[in-house]
Amino acid sequence: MANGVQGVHDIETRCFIDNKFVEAKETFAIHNPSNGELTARISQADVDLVDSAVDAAEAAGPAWAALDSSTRAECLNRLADLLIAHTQQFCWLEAISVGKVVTFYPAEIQWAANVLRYNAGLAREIHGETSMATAGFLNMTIRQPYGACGAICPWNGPLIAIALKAGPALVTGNTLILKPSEKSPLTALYMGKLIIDAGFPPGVFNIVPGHGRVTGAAIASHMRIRKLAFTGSTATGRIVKKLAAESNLKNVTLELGGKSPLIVFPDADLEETAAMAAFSIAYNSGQICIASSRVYVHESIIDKFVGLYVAQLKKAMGKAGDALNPTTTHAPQADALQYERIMAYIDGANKEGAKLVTGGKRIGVQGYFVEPTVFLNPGQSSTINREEVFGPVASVNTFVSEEEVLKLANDTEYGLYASVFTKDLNRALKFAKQLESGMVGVNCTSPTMPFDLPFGGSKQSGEGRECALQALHAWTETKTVMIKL
Ligand code: TXE
Repeated sequence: MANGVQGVHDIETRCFIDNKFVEAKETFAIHNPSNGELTARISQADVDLVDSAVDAAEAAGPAWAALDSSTRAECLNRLADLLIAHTQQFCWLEAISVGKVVTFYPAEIQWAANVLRYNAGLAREIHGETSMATAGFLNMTIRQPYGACGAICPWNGPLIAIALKAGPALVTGNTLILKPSEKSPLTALYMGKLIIDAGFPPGVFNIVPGHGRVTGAAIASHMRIRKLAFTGSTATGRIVKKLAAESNLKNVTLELGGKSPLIVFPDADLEETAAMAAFSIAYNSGQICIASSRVYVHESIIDKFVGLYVAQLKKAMGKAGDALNPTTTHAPQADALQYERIMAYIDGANKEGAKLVTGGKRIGVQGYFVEPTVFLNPGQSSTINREEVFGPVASVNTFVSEEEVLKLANDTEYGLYASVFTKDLNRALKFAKQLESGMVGVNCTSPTMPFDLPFGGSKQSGEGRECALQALHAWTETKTVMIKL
């Protein structure tokens, strides 16, 4: 088997607390999704280990928060450099745990490093406001860190998710207890060594692997964690928010799932639109919350568009194979559970009578590979048009009028990302304004996302925003100070 990474075979399986690696009592298994073989057994942090991490984070908090923010930024910048320097190691670890293909993953590592550096650059922007409106007073607000915070991460972009949370959390002076997904703990744990090398003091950045119902629940319900950032499914987001509310009412930000509409008008450049729409659902084998999984096409161009879209989708996914093989472009789904979930959705759509245009089957007998799959006009109320599949599966639907498609696009409980393709500026702006979504792409679609502007969803796709200044605000509390003159 060809191996696209060189000379790295270092797996860390222990929790990382107070800059030390610690064994847990229990372990859990992860498997290589390219072939189903056991990859490693990983420590599962229980309530006691999460408590130790909180103790360490609390102890480290005051000194970390008292540093000049540029000193905290230097740690983030050094960590970014170390991520890049260990690219080969990260590629290998992500390939054997969650099936990230080695040819593409360096771009995500670069992305994660950029997010850390961007947040380091915001170190001097942690500002409050002043007011002279009250006679005899000078009043002000200051933005202060929460203290020991929690972060619960997903597996589909493991290092990006960590950077999006750790960057703003740490530069603003918080300390962190971060849980990677049980599907993708290897890169987070390997980062432990780099956290030490980057100069983070003990206790500032702790990593506790484990399943959600054990480790995640211990974080979400912890009485001394005051803020929690979560990325994952809407169903789990609801549980996490409930645990937070029922414990100490900690502040929660949620980045949840999506069922993103992409609208194509006849005046769009159809070839370019089909390529972008296909790449959006092909990227990471459809395992991305902002994937354009519901495509709406004007009836006058439907046949032409479907032909272009299917061809582009097959091209974008390319060759299925071992994620370590440098010629592989089509990644396996992350694990058996995700694979089975996707196949159940395909099965359900077939049973509901949706017209299958292409795909629908497993590829090969080893590993968890799903053919790029397209359904045509399954019906607005069909499950495939309403629920997040998280695989290379899209529906293409026809529409006649602007009013109709706006209604169809907004007819969902999700609201993460929406796209409209048209050359008509008025129509583009009208849709940008009226689409019920945290992010709207005009003549572009996901994975396009500028991290210097807010990222997040409306409706049941989330609460709060990541990226940009809004992330600094999300990771700090406002205090109002009144000064009598
Ligand atoms: O998600 P979960 P899973 C969606 C996507 C996917 C589905 C299931 O549709 O098919 O979710 O994936 C932790 N208390 N997204 O099972 O359960 C868990 O350990 C505290 C969208 O991976 O939401 C992991 O760290 N934590 C998404 C994290 O929550 C708990 C990215 C996400 O897991 C917990 C991933 C609990 N009771 C999946 N239960 C996106 N928005 O990008 C689980 N967790």
